[in-house]
Amino acid sequence: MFMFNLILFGPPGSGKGTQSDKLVEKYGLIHLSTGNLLREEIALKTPLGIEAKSFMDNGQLVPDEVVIGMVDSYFDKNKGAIGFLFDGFPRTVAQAKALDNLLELKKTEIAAVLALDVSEEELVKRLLNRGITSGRSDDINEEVIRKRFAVYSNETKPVAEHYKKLKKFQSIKGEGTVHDIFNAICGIMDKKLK
Ligand code: B4P
Repeated sequence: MFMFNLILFGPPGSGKGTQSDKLVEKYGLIHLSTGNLLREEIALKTPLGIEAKSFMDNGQLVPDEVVIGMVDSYFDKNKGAIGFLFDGFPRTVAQAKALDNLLELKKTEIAAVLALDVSEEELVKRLLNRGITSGRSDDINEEVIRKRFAVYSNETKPVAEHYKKLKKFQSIKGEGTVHDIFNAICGIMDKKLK
């Protein structure tokens, strides 16, 4: 069966979650947000959630084996999917390689990686703002937010290189209205789906 798999890439607060909700509604892809899955585990106080919380509250990444195991079981729960939208995953090269292997087993691959480009000052503003409205514990403290950017530079940016080598990587402007950014993403998606 033909599947279309998209990775939405970008630093914390770049709008991955915001755009994913709209893309999933329009294209019928299955939304796989590792951040959301981890927050569900935390809310349910599962052993995985309790372990993940300490990393997330410190602005660190949750260990690869925990995240990869979680993605693997999410795949199993969504066997008939026409495609996945990966939001916030992969965040390390090890996760990217694990994802490539999982998709190969399903006889499919990543169609495109779209990266949202946003300046650091705008990101800090958005995240502190979200901290006020959502109470998310990793968005309240500016020090934790800056730490997440450092982790992004060191551990997540190399994922971009991985997909650049495979000629699947494309950047788009992530500043402007949610609507305009969504239209820009849809323009690229529609070309790829033709
Ligand atoms: P995530 O849940 O993935 O969240 P995020 O990177 O902080 O935010 P996102 O980019 O989705 O921003 P959003 O659209 O919400 O990660 C949280 C933590 O989980 C990580 O730090 C890590 O510890 C852990 N984790 C998750 N996945 C992992 C993995 N694979 N491996 C290891 N650890 C993992 O937008 C942010 C704000 O901006 C919102 O308030 C939104 O309303 C606003 N906004 C969006 N678009 C806007 C626009 N165009 N203009 C103005 N504001 C906008």
